[in-house]
Amino acid sequence: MWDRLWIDVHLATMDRGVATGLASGMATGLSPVSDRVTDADGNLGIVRDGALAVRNGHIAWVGPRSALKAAPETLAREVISCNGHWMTPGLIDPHTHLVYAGDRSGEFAERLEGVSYEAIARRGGGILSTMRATRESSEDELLAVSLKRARALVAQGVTTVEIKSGYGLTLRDEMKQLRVARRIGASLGLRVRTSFLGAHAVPPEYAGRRAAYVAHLCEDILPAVVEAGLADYVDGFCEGIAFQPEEIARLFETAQALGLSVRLHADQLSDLGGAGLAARFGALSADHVEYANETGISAMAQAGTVAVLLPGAFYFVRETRLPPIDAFRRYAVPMALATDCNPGTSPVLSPTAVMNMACTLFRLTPSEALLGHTRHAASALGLSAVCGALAPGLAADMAVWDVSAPHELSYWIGGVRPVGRVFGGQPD
Ligand code: DI6
Ligand code: FE
Repeated sequence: MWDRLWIDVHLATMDRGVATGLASGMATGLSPVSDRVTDADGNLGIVRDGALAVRNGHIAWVGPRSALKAAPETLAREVISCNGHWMTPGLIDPHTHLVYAGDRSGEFAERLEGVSYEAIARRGGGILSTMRATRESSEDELLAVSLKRARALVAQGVTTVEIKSGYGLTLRDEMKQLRVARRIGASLGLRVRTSFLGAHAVPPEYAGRRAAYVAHLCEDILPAVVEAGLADYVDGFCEGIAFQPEEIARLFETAQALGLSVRLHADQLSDLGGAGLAARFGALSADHVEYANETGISAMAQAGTVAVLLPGAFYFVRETRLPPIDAFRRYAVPMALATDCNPGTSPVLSPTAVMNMACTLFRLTPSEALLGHTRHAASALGLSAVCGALAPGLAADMAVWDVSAPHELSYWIGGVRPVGRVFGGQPD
């Protein structure tokens, strides 16, 4: 007997194995081919007039309703009609900086008058401005303001989110940020994974002493963060205004020695070989990657590193260099999408707006965009065996949408909210 059974629903499973009936009742995991094939509607694993059953928080059965072995009410304790709507996996936002205090809208006005993001950063604004406000806030104050942003994502169908530190830049404040991120997951029906991003900027107390700060990160802060169980990954900002490849390499060697996977803000504003550096360390993802070169993309394909595209930041800083989408397709590098929610370059809390920008600005297809905020986003977090598709054995995280077809989710410029959201088999 299943716990719940959803019917009268069209399914965008993100797994062709389900659509072709290869995997309906058994926990077979995801069909391998669609991980490497970057698009084609076939990759959405569409099942019209489908059914999906849940037991103990996981998907127990998924497939055409006609394949059910008996009447729905005899198969499950609760049967839910979706009135002919569409069901996708819960959306996944694999790259956010949503725990922070303060406000940077003033910088927005300045940049509209021609002051560059880099110039603001070099004069001590930007990240360091948010750092000062975050250091001054208590943990509870930081939780209160950050919960509002997390709730906005939940209201738009997000069931898994990655949250970074990087606005504390001291042991005390980096751990404060990461504890707040963990508390968000405990407070909301939301899977939270955390990234330590101490290598976001050199704090003022280490001005002119970058090597000492990198040593402090590697010898003091990161070990303490790991000891406290507060980080799932280590991230870094590899950029001219941030950290050099060799500094990131030292941090990543430390991360791997401490047993953590790595991810990287790579080649966002210039080509520092960040994509290749990420691949060299077997990073789960290389993020931004507007300036990634072909050597780095080839290395990403070999290493299984996912490209996380952040069109919100591209749009908001008015970047002109498009990420090399055709190269990612050619090398079959999975492309994930994320809001990159942060106060400086991407004040975005709408995954569907990001999907529209990915299509409109980067020319992704609507199918690639939906895969980008579901299956490939799960891959970018190393969670392909946990979530990101509607397949037996995966977490029962779903969103139900009153749309004509999945591509409508990328059509609207944000504002599309699900008519239903399920986390761990439990409807909101
Ligand atoms: N790249 C970005 O776009 C953000 N961080 C990063 O490494 C910017 C964060 C901020 O400006 O507050
Ligand atoms: Fe970011």
